[in-house]
Amino acid sequence: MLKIEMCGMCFKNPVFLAAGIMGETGAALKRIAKNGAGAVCTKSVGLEKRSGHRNPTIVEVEGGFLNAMGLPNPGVKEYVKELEDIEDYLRRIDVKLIGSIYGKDPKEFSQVAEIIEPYVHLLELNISCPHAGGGYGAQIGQDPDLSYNVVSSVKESVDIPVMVKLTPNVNDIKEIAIAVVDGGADAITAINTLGPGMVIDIKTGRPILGNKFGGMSGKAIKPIAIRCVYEIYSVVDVPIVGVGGITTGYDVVEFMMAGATAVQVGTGVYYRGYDVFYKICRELEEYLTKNSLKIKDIVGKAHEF
Ligand code: RRO
Repeated sequence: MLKIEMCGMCFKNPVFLAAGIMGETGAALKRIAKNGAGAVCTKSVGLEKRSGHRNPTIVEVEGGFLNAMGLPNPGVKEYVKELEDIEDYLRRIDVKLIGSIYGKDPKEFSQVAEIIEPYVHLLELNISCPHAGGGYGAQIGQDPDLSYNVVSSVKESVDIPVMVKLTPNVNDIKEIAIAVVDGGADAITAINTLGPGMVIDIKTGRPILGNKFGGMSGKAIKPIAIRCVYEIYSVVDVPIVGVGGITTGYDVVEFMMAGATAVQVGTGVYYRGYDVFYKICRELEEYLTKNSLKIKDIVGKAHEF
């Protein structure tokens, strides 16, 4: 009942693990796969090793979290060793693997894409980290021409489907969505974190995050993510993977009504545990059964009004 088709592939359910959550190691990805996710997404990896921003890198705030991890990763050549070990297991339990990658320009994105391609089913281009700096992340995703160039370069370099993760921190997300689809994107993930934001310790006056500024995730950003998915759906004809503050199957229904074909979960893992994927799938199935609906009946439903 929850099976979906996307980018020419069949997924056993539409509830995926979001990038940056439990994606540091193969063992962590395996654990999420075991807990019912339809697909798992790696932490964003780049060409060179990065140690990330100074601690603390995450702080809980009202309605969610601020993070400034700073793209910590061992570099793609080292990271793929983690994926070699889990390939067989994921195939046996029918869980797809999404490789999240970043770079500073089209060439670097393509180099990383070529190295990780043999180990993953789909790529997710991270052009949207709000606090990466140094020409990475949202500096690309806020510019339609740069976004187009990155996507078209990666599409020329690999054969697997390419998803592109967008930032909500733009005047017009529709413009960026159109640019990445023109560049050849097979799907769009929306959204990366909002902001950046800042928290200050009033006892000392000191900014709490080591990087001072960090991207906002969690329940508070869900309405913004829903609006972004809704707007993207209205202008492009590729599948959309909704992400932002999802904890229940009812959140998934809302994302689907806005136009999402699938979703990614991060927040829900924090509030409901690793088996949140099973729980969300059960709630989604319950909603569909109770209302005699199929997934295809609810995708884009809100656009009828
Ligand atoms: O690593 C991070 O700090 C990070 C990334 Br790559 C991203 O895409 N979004 C985010 O909120 N944090």
